[in-house]
Amino acid sequence: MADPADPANQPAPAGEGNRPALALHVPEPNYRPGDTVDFSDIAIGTAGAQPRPDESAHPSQMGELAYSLIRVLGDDDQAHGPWNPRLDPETLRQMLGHMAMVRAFDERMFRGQRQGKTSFYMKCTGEEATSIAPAMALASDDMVFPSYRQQGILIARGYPLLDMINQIYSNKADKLKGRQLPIMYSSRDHSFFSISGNLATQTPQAVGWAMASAIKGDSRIAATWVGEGSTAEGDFHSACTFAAVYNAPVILNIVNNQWAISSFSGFAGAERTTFAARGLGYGIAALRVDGNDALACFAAAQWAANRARANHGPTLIEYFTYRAEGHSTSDDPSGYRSAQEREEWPLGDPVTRLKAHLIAIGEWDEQRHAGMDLECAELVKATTKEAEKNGILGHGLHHPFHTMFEDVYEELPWHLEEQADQAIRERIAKFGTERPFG
Ligand SMILES: Cc1ncc(C[n+]2csc(CCOP(=O)(O)OP(=O)(O)O)c2C)c(N)n1
Ligand SMILES: [Mg+2]
Repeated sequence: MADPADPANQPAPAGEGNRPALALHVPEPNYRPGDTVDFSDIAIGTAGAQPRPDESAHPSQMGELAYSLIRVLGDDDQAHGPWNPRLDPETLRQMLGHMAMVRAFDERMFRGQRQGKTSFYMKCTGEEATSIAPAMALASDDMVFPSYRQQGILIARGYPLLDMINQIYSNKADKLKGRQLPIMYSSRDHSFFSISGNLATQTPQAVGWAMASAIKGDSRIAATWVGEGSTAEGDFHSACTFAAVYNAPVILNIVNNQWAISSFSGFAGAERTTFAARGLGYGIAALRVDGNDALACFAAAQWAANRARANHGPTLIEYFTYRAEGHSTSDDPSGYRSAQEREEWPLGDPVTRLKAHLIAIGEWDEQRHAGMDLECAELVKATTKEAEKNGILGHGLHHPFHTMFEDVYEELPWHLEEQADQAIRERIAKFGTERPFG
């Protein structure tokens, strides 16, 4: 056996000997604060140019769609090509209305955080189409497993704004009793699975739910949404394996908004290939879509839903978009990316594009749009006032203290009962009452 202590058997120090020194590549974003941004190298293709395969197509026959971009809305604001979902004007206006509502809601809740009414909020500005259009393409009882940036699904499914705000304020009317971080909604009635802050956990859960639905002979499918950064988590890859192996009726949506807080998409692998291409390696049908084109988003989700419902298996969809605002209220993107990125984004803004399309086909105008924006803002404002009656952060109008011990066991075990009593006693000793603020 070779003696490892013998210098002849040890690797040459870096830069010496005949063998080249190894080197790692550490990704670095193209633009940092203050840089001039030029996105002309992003290949966006022509709207309408991408083929639409049959919904039963084998993944290997449609590989090109994992690398191009499915686009419907062209520079002329018209809908083009085989992916045009041919929605009637009323449905298009509804879609625009949901997007405007999400934007108004995000604006107000963001300000609410700055005013101290809640501890935390996350906007989805620029990404509205990636949740609203797919939600409209699914059946209302298809089960969704979102991340924290799909408030658009709840809006599209008619979840009450008041319940959303009560949850954000963690007040006494919060249906989740203050047990979840603000915006981590959950609604069984809306087939909306509890949001988890542990990234990507929702992906195997969605696949498991879809498998259970098939085992039971049900007709409901599942869909999950995950950020491009989160696809680096092992859970995402387990989800893909199970989805492919069992041909699960599930849609795996990746929202590629280019950033994962301050990490750019290169750290999740974007310099090497597309996120849609991940699907091909597992034998999963994969589509890469212009995420700022609501019609393309709808068409892709509809294709995938039809495929899953007809037992042709899972689809992975990459929505190529841009996170126009900070990651959350705790983030300041001016510290790590160029402010020009948002302005230069080659796929524009999803609300502006759908609005322009409706105007171009003679089904909308600026005046109606301004009226709609105002209506959304006023409704959100009035609902905020209503929610504030139930309490805001730190004003004590939260669920009674002892409820934190409830709802896990059918009967509270003795040790939790003891803990609850002790906690309440300590509170009374400290404040003179269990509920010092209300
Ligand atoms: C398992 C895990 N790792 C890290 C975090 C911290 N974290 C929260 S959000 C986030 C970025 C996620 O980015 P991406 O998946 O691209 O989604 P986006 O926020 O862009 O929608 C990180 C790293 C976490 N919540 N959970
Ligand atoms: Mg991201």
